[in-house]
Amino acid sequence: MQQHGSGSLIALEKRYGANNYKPLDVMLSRGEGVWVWDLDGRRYLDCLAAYSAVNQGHCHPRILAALTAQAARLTLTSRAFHNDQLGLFYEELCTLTGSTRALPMNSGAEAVESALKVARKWAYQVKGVPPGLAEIIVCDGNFHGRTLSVVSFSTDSTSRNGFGPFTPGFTVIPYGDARALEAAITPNTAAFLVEPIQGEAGVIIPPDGFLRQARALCSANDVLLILDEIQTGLGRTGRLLAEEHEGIEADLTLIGKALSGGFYPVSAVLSHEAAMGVLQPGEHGSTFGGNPLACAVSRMALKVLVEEGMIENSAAMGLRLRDGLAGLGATAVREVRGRGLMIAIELDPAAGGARPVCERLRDQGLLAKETHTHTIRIAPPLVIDAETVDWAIDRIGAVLAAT
Ligand code: IF1
Repeated sequence: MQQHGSGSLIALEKRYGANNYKPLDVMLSRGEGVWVWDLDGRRYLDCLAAYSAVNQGHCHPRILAALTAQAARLTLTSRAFHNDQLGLFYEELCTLTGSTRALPMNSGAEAVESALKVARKWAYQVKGVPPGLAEIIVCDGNFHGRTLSVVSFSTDSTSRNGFGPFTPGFTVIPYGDARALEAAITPNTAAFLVEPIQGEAGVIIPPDGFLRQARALCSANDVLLILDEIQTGLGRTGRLLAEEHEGIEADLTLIGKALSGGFYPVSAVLSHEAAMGVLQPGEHGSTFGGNPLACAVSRMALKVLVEEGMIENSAAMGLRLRDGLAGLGATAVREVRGRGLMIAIELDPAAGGARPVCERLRDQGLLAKETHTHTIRIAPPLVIDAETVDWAIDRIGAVLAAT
């Protein structure tokens, strides 16, 4: 068999792959905890954590053991039959998150689609919205995935342009604006879909009280509050769910990414009886949703997240990292913001953009990803320790000082 170096592997990607990504020039081949290694054996601190899918750290040994044990026993049955992992997965997930009913899917976008379907059905069956008129309110700058209906209400032209005709029934309001939400609600409004912190938009934290106001407005107007916690959930912001920062509960909560610790695509819609109760047999489903391998992996991913103190560690290390970055006093930095280990460094536009900074960080052994032109996202696995946080601050400081 031919041995490939990173150059020839990149050439294969370029030759045979769809050209829908522009990755940083690094070829990873191994991961463990917060670290990843390239083909030449160089080590990097992973400050992206696969967009928060590997919150538990790369190749977590207990999740790996659960995966291999289950893979050797039973992987997929379809939902035409029961499997002996699904009930336990439901129970553990609902108990942990304080939910009544869960709907398992695969990708994050599928969880979003599923929630939108549930919300529309609820609007017609329970709220009494006239057929075909259900409206869903979303926010400017949203990112909820790549399917047609989801990009139908994207406000990012790159995600949306060229993919029409679009799914109707969505209204866009400014993010973090409770008055705009109030004004946008009509008798036909089924739901308000929102990220507790906007990820793709650049780790945008809404004004204090916005989620509480949104919760109150939704309750007062018989509107379902759908929180997309696919990125913010499962410890990323220092709490199990970001909604806890404002002491609220959504009607539908979407989780994905770290639900499997990065081993396998697993997502879910969490809800209560009134909303989830509208789905009847045959009305929604998926070949892989709720399969025994996914359930076994996900059960262990949730178990290690809680048992190994990753959520508390995210809060403590997030504070340390944010304080350390802010304390650098780098002139290139306009703002450091975040919650838990979901952090953004906003560069001064004069600094020449985030991409070249990410390339220099890579050369210093730290992998991070720009989002938009001037924002660097720092979101390592939640298992990072204080020593490694301090090392990262030092490396980032060195790069920013030279920017
Ligand atoms: C890509 C960003 C992260 C998400 C929220 C749903 C989904 C996502 C809040 C869909 C997915 C991803 C997908 C990834 C880039 C990425 C991302 F930069 F776009 F914003 F994480 F920060 N809701 N986010 O963040 O989940 O269907 O992908 O499983 O390359 O598109 P999915």
